Amino acid sequence: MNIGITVFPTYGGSGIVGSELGRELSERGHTVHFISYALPTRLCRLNERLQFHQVDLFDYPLFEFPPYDLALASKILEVAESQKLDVLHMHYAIPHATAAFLAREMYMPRRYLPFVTTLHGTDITLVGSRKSFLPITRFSIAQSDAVTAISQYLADETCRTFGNCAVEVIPNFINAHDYQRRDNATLRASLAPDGENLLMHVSNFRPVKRITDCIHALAQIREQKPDLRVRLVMCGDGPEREGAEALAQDYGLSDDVLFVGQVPNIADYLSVADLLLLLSETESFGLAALEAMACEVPVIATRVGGLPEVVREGETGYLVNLGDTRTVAERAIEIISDEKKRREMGMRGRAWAVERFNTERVIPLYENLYERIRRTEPIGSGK
Ligand code: GMT
Repeated sequence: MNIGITVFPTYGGSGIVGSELGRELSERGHTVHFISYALPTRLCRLNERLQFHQVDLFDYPLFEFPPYDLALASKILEVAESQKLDVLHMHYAIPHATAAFLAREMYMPRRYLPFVTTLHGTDITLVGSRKSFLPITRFSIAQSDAVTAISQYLADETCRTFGNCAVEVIPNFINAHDYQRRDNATLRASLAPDGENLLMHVSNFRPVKRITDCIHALAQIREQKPDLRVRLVMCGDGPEREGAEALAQDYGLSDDVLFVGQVPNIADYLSVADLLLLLSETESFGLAALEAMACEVPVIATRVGGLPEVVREGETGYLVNLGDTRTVAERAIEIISDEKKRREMGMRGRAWAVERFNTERVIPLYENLYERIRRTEPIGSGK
């Protein structure tokens, strides 16, 4: 099939999922065309079956806000015609699903171009439900030929907020080969030179991630168990970094909280971690938790959103109440002080990640969906 995919290229998990999906589809013989304003960060290598089409943004003085959605719709139409796209897959409802709807309408007299919208989280919970976006989000979802959500939680939220209950759940996925624990003594020694235990956090450091709770948790560990040698590695970057650095300094923990920035291969870092902390305010899935489990890292996460669908309480990690950093510290001490327990939780996490969220299982769900909505007959054929 010829598949067009649009993602936000530079920021966030929806772009990662859309890009990895495109790569997996191309390896299965499909031709995938990414249409966006920049090359998605995870797509370093393009080839004949993995192509990129850049949206031209015209910055005319009259436009205080250049209308990206319209330029995107025009580009989608151009690519659809030139590359004979069979189906479009839009990640994040707005403005992507809206642009796909416009492109489909413009193409309609000649061909019907169906589109799938995958909902990722804040496109429903924070952005899409705001008064200024709610009507257009509801409309764009309703116009989609198929709608998927990355967790049951998000499907339920979509039904509750938009009254649209025909949403299929197709979860986030991992490539079990790319995400597996690989020993890396050099990296481990650079992060934990004195054999410290390593807690890790991975995100884009937006307010919703509550990254300062990771620092509070480390401070509580220090208070509860002063002899335990432990460091916190913060992978990623974003608006909350400065505040988190200041908090670490206030606690006198600057030497033991390492901000390593955006690292190219997150599996390398996860492979040397003893525990992942994901203490978000809301999280419709929590891709970082899945990637950690695939690398045999137990996870402590907040009991919010779709995280309970990903982290199995007491088996692959623990779920805690939002903001309860004291319990995070207790659970972290319990896991890292007991090597056998930590290893067993890690192994169970890997087994669960592979059994439930493996690309071999999830990618065919998307392929079947495309097959279901694609139209092989020309318009007017009566089919
Ligand atoms: O909804 C968002 O905040 C955007 C999105 C992103 O681009 O970071 O994040 C969501 O999508 C990820 C991939 O499907 C999920 O794993 C994240 O849980 C989800 N983030 C939130 O719900 C906060």
